Amino acid sequence: MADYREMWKSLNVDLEKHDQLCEILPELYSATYMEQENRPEGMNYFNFVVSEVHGLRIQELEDAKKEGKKVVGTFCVFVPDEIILATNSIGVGLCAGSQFWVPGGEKVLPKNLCPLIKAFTGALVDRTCPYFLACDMVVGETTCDGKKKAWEIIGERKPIHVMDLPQMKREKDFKMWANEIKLFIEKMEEFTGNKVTVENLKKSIDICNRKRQALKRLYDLRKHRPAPISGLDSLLISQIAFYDEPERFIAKVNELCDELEERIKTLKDTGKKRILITGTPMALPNWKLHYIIENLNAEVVAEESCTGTRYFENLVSDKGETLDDLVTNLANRYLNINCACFTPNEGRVEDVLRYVKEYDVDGVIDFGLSFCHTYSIESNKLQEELKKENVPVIRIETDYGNEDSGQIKTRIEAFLEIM
Ligand code: BJ8
Repeated sequence: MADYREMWKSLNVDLEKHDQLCEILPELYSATYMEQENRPEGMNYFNFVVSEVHGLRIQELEDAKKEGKKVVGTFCVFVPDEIILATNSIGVGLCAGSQFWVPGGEKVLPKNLCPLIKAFTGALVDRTCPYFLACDMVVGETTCDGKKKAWEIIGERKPIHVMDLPQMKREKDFKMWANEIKLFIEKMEEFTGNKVTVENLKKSIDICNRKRQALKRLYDLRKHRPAPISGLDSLLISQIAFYDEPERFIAKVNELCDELEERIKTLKDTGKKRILITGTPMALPNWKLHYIIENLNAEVVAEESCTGTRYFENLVSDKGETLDDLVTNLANRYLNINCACFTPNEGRVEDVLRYVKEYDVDGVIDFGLSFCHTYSIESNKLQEELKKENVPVIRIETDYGNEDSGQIKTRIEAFLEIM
């Protein structure tokens, strides 16, 4: 990686702490990713992206800011990227997936809180994430209680706009969400000085839809037995989707899919068990569960999560001649995401049962980050429904530490044996 210290310094990064992170990440990446056998050539681009994760992409963001663009950080797949793009701004996902950031978060948050929230807060408090520091504004949302209250702490350090997400899916909630999207448009217009028009919104809907289609194409290829790409590699692509330049990302995912289509023609079944993971998101660089599973006789073939199908399922319709029409289309697509923050949330169980069939799954792992109450409460119902259909299922609740890795491995080994 080139020398980016001057850039990090200008962003007010704590260079000493950040150096520690720069030592951990390459080691972790090489141990997790580079030892996989027979990876597709197309993964070279994504290796490069990771090697430059705090370098080149940050440089691109800084260059764009010099040209007058704004950088906007988000934490949830309910925040419509289309609006950010339509105001000539750049969106970056800020969810954080490493234990490295957790102690920083615990300086201002209780210990018994979801590690994802502690990690993204810690990344800002300790000034070790150049993405967070490069953002001109961040957008929070009223999903779980932990995030809702964390915005108050984040807001002391960064300009923030919070979107009020309904927690039910009645007709009035769709209207409310459309209204909330309009408020977000107003906020972005005021912040950037750029108007959202039917024309630029249709363009950004098109970009986001093509990104969704590229990811869907990748996931469809994983339906093949055996999958032509590891779950680890697919997860990495889903994670990179949150911050890479969209057009380049779409092109690279499609190139990779061309290669995978060829690969499928010669692949022979190796007898590996096919696992669907459902649950809370796995933010970069949280590769723990996939790594454990894929070092056993199993492959992860899909993730029903926000770093998976919830990110790309369903397109936004571009039909309509007015902004109101397009906002309604956005509200309809986004409010149909099935997050456990909603009550009831039957759609998620339906999705999981459908994916079990579509991806030819042998067993489901219900993954929950520690202290995530909404997903944890939903687990019993989900497991019951899967058992009714004779689908083996196991619940794994964990955080970003490695202390329980051995125990998780033993449980998954036993789980694979009963399939
Ligand atoms: S749409 S899953 S990205 S809210 S894991 S912080 S819910 S305590 S990340 Fe999420 Fe949006 Fe839902 Fe997806 Fe809270 Fe649970 Fe932590 Fe979570």
